[in-house]
Amino acid sequence: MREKLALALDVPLSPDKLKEISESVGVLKVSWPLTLALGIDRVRELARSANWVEVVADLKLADIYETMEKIVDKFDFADSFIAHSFIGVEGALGPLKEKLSKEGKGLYLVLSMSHRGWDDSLFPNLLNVVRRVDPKGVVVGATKPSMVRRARSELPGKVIISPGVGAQGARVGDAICNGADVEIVGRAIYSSDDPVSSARKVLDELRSRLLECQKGGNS
Ligand code: OMP
Repeated sequence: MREKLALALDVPLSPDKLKEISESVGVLKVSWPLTLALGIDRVRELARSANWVEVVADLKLADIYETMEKIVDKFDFADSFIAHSFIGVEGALGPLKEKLSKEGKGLYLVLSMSHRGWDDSLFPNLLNVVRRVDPKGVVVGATKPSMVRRARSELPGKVIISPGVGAQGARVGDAICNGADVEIVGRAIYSSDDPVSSARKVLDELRSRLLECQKGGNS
């Protein structure tokens, strides 16, 4: 079950704490704020601090291919990367997907963000880009279960990773009960007084919520 939860590590935590957290939360998502705080070598150490199911570099890549390539090469320890889909295919996501595939790495494209200001009228165009690029998966906010359902029905074979659980208001299980594969939790774990026990609680909550929604449908 730990593979269904990702820690959004946007601030540093000690390698010892991360090792304990990884027993409940299997995926590690590292980011620009973490990298700017610690430097790339210490982020690499954190990525190697535990037996993570996957290390996702959330760099929200959004540039021409030649620039994204230089960034991606620095994050040699990452298993997968998040990029924006609005940048398009030729000269950007097409060659990026090709490079990552050759290296055995995954690509997630942002399809629907979790915050209120995101404009979901973009969805059909972004979906078109996703279909052309054929990434490992997409990012869809857990705060909008209807968008998770829409993404799931349009992209049955893609991994859906879903941020917005806890601090942004989505309940644990909201996204997975509506078709997502992984829920991403940041502040609800790393800002709590005891991140290790908070991670355990999130996993327990997910277990019981999944039992509930498997019995009674979504919601
Ligand atoms: P918390 O709100 O602290 O749980 O963290 C959420 C994490 O998911 C942060 O690292 C955000 O940058 C990231 N995120 C969103 O919150 N919303 C999105 O739509 C997309 C992402 C993301 O791509 O991970």
